[in-house]
Amino acid sequence: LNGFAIDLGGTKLAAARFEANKLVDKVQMPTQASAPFGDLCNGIGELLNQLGFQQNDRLGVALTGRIDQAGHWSAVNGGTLPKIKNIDVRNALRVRFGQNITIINDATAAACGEAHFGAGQGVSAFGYITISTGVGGGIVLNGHPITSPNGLAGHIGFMRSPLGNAKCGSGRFGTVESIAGGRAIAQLAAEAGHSDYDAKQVFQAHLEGHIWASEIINRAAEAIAIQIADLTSIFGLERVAIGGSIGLADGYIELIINHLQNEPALFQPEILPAHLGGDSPLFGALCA
Ligand code: ADP
Ligand code: BMX
Repeated sequence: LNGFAIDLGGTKLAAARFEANKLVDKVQMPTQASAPFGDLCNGIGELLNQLGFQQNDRLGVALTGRIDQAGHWSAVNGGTLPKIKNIDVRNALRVRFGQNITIINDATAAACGEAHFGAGQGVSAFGYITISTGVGGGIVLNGHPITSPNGLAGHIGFMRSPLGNAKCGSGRFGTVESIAGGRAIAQLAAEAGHSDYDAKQVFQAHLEGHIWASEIINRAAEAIAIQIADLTSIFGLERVAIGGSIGLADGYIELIINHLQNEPALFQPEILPAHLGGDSPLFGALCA
């Protein structure tokens, strides 16, 4: 890997510079989630400037949301990025930053990054799940991520869970994202009488032993465990890596593993934390 990478999530925007497969510099800022595309683009430009990016340098861009074959970008969960609908992102970024650009979904990127440089090395049926602002994923079979012309492939946050009882911003009812995503966790906390808690604060309350918070976090981890077993039945996954700031928070993976014990052994892949931590999407942005 050589060049520059962007990871635009629902909460944070990160940029990195790579030299000889190593991340040598990284900067980040909060995502202006409700801002129009132009503002997001300015944020990307600002971070790239800080890293010394020059027009036409190699740039890999990982974005939350769906990027279709034509290079158009749309949020699937419209609540996360309300202004991002059918944006001609490939052209816009090429005009601004040069022709040497590739664009990929953030979770697909992270799955590729982990498959080639992290927790997915050595297996041929690998899954990655990010539990972050939303719930995203990537399935990598024999080194190749599953993709589709409409860019929706791998959007596992929009699978329906037996534990689901609410709609998420995709319009779909009972999605895993409506139970386990960071925005959903904040919403569930508000419904439990704790408004103004973000997912990080709910998680902290859970670690401090507050039962209302532990109920939310535990149900989320159970939904992820059931989802992992479902995905394993389709793709024969040998190993699943967990990423995202919630996924990597203290004890969360252990909760998933405990719930997964309720499934037959055949549906229990090995569960590991993302080896690249929060940097998996940055690595993967340059793999594409
Ligand atoms: P993004 O979605 O932009 O890729 P993250 O992976 O950081 O970003 O996920 C953001 C979500 O994770 C937010 O909902 C935030 O509240 C939550 N979060 C951030 N830090 C922590 C933490 N230490 N423990 C639990 N949740 C966290
Ligand atoms: C959502 C969806 C996915 C994304 C995943 C994780 C949107 C805006 N995003 O399921 O494309 O991969 O979240 O993204 O519809 P993050 O923002 O939590 O990092």
